[in-house]
Amino acid sequence: MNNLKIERDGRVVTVRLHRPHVLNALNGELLAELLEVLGELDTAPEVGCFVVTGSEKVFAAGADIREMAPRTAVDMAAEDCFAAWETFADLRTPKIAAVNGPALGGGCELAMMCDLVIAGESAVFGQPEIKLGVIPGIGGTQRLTRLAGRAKAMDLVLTGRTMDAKEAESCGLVSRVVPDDRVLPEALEAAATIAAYGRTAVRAARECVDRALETGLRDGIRYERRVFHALFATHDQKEGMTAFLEKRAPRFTGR
Ligand code: CO8
Repeated sequence: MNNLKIERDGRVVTVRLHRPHVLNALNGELLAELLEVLGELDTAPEVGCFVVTGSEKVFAAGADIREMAPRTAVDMAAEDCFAAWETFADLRTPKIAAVNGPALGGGCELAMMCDLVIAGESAVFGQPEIKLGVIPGIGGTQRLTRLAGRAKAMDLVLTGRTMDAKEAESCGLVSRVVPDDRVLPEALEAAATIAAYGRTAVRAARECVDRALETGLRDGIRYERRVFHALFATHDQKEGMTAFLEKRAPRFTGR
């Protein structure tokens, strides 16, 4: 891996973006590596959560401008540039973004593709692509609007201004703000908690929450109920409820 550092601790896999000379700018090779590693781990029953992080100074300063700059519209369309990021978003294993410093452009979009975002007090979020003569291209206009609302999305996307962690938390982009040195420990703790639950239920929960952004209320509630019913076919449902009644800790197997 040229652009990532991967660590595994129990059921949690941490992916560290590692292109320090360009503030972790996201290039094609990094994306290919990310999909290669996480695509395989996504189906491994012994893995329960991913943590995606950068360095203590920067999460990611966006898509790699040097790589993009010379491209033509035909190049971009021919390779459907950035479409593969949706494969990352669609991984079924929960993903936690642990963000210190700037998460700009593609970096902000990457954080928004994750299921939880844990940010340090110094984290900065924004979609500054307008300053480069383009617009967000990895889901920014869509996810930011759904998460933070139209008013905030228009403000960030049209002015290119950034927002701090507190503002990002108050508008729904960030799950938790913690002191900078607590970002990774807190993300790992949350990841270990999630990874210890029944894998089938965790994946179902994640899918149902995301469904709320894609469908109307009636359909979403019916979808949730059907998924809830289906979970009664799992060993983990029997185990979880029996353990509660027997006043002991459950032993989930993911089955
Ligand atoms: N790409 C490539 N290189 C970068 C990037 C980037 N996104 N960001 C920083 N770098 C490089 C710099 O060029 C510099 O390199 P060098 O040392 O060789 O000059 C090095 O990283 C350090 O950067 P700075 O000197 O600028 O560091 P500062 O601490 O002064 O500033 C900032 C930090 C504020 C983060 C600043 O680097 C910055 O503004 N970066 C660009 C942020 C940005 O505009 N991001 C959006 C990129 S576009 C995008 O993400 C989505 C495009 C969607 C296209 C859709 C197509 C389908």
